[in-house]
Amino acid sequence: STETSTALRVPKTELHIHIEGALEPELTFALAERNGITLPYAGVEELRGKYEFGDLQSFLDLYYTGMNVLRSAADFTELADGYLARAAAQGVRHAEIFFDPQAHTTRGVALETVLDGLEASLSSSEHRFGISTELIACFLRDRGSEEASRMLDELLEHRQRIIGIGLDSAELGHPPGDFATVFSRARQAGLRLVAHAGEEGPADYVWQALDVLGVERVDHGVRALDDPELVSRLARDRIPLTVCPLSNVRLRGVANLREHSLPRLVDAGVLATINSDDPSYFGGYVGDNFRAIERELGFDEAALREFARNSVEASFLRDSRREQLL
Ligand code: ES4
Ligand code: ZN
Repeated sequence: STETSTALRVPKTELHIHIEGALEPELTFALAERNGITLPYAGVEELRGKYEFGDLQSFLDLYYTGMNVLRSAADFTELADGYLARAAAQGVRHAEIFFDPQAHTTRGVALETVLDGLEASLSSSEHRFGISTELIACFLRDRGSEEASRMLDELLEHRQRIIGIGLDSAELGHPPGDFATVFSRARQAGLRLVAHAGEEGPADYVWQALDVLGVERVDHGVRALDDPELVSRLARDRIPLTVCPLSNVRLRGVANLREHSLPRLVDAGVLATINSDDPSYFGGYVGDNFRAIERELGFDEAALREFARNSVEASFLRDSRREQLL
């Protein structure tokens, strides 16, 4: 239908995509074969059949297991190339891409291997796919602040290869405030700051992300709706939320898309952006998320274009490229 093509055609900027979450089952099997790894699934369809989640942790278990097939720089290059091809087909023009360095270094894959592999793809993304890209390194909050601090030391040896840092993985019991020192050091190094908060965790974690860490964007942030004062703060200071509608449904943050808080956030004047999170696991890329909110929440073409414009505003783009996308 024409509705479908609008959602896919609108030029988009994506600000919340974990590259390891773009690992499609076909590539998982190809890389397992190449690397001599035996998977506990008969095939692609059986693996895809496991993509049924009760909460964030049940997803993370599969996510961290899946990425075990990523070993060489070439594996990371193929992963990123696959993402770029699918994103380009859905109208993406700029992407600020998360990766989880500790999820690789802790299983013996060097940070340099990860960065070399991703960069071999992303350094020519604009030329090959029309998508400008940046990398954001996320700390795994459930591994604690000391390990994060050591990871930051290592990342700072590659300071010029990333634009910023984030905070992800299991949220409950791991408040942003625990990472105050790490984020302060990153800020002093000129890195941009974002953090997942208010995905499963409470509105208080969003306050901590803002007031203790000083983040410039909040990833997810949907639980902010529980706290009217927080919603006012987000709206007043135009602090962007990177909302991931299909992710929230798949991880049971909300019963179905029709109950998603996105319309209430928009009505309250919050700068909301639409993103895919882990597109291979959650039923689609960013265009599929646009299409889903169009169909289920009734956002029209003008509203979809406004979400896309919000993402350009919320991005860390240099002004020359920003103007091209507005
Ligand atoms: C994630 Cl959906 C989500 N939440 C928190 N951490 C993550 N890492 C990858 N996907
Ligand atoms: Zn995420």
